[in-house]
Amino acid sequence: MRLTRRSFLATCASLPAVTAVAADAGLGALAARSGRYFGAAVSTALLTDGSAFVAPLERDCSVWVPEWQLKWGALTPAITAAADFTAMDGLVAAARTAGKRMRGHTLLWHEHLPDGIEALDGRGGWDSVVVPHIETVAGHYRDAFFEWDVVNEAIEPRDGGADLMRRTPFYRMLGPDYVAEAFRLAAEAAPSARLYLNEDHLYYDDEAQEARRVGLLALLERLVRAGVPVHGVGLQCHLDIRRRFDGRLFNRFLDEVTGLGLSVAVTELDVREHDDAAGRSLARRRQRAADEVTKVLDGLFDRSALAGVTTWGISDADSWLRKGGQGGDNQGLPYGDTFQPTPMRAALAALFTATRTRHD
Ligand code: 9MR
Repeated sequence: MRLTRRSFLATCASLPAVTAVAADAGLGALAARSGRYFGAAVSTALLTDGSAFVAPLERDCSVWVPEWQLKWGALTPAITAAADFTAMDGLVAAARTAGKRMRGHTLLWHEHLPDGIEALDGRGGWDSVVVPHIETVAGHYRDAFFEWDVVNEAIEPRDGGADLMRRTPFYRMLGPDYVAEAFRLAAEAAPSARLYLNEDHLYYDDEAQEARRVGLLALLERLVRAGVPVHGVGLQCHLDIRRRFDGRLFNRFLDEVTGLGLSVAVTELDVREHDDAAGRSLARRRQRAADEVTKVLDGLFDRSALAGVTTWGISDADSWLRKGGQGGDNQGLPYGDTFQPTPMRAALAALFTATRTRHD
């Protein structure tokens, strides 16, 4: 029998997906079939010539997102300094050369901030430092990012406020309205970007995560009702194998989010399994991480509101879950430490392939 491209792909499709990595067109191409994207967090170091990260980032990703180089404190070490865009501009140029789109992450987050921000207060602090930051950064990258995480991690019920919002420096300056103001400023400076509120700890069946879902929905309702230009919710999806998942609960939450007319994106997907790994083979651990992804994300893939998925890194070799305080040798990304595709990659390929709806 003559081997055509079609018969070759048909043969591959009948093999376990993990063995078909060389033959498939990549996760980004699979995602594009349902109008979605797949991507991963990157940093300049991963993209240097000869880096083992380059091949999977090229092959699988239609989108890159800077893991840290766009954070306020990375651009501007102190509020008295001007932003230095050199490194981030390099990343944007590399993405353009490679034909990748970029998500912008992130304009306002309570971590990785410039020195001196803690001393600022009130409307004066907001107007003199935060407004110029948003206008300068979103304006500098006006057309570079198709999606922007405008505000990151605004919800924190443990901070004790009745509105369940995190008491960040921005909250201290402006109260809860800082979120709406940030979105309005971002919309003016980057009018073609889809603007996201990005959050974590929203998927599992426990009181703490339920409080976050309640807090986030209340904030979203207020923003939408006030006509604030918020277009989507980023579900970070730092999954954790030890937690309890209830699909009905998660789906109800997703119904409420999408009922507000918002898109959703999976923005920082990875799986934490280290404490639960003892005594299990590497193969088993990787399979459990893949199963966690399928379990939590399956219902999401049925929704036309799902814009795309980005993982937080492409290979375990550079995962933040391997760094300071996160513990151990988590197996939680589409490629393992020696850049072999993991069952998680196969799980994502299967989800994109089986997707039942098209995102318009
Ligand atoms: O993974 C990121 C790490 O490399 C950076 O040092 C850190 C500070 O900029 O941010 C990490 O990414 C975080 C993301 O921006 C927001 N959600 C939680 C992520 C892990 O901490």
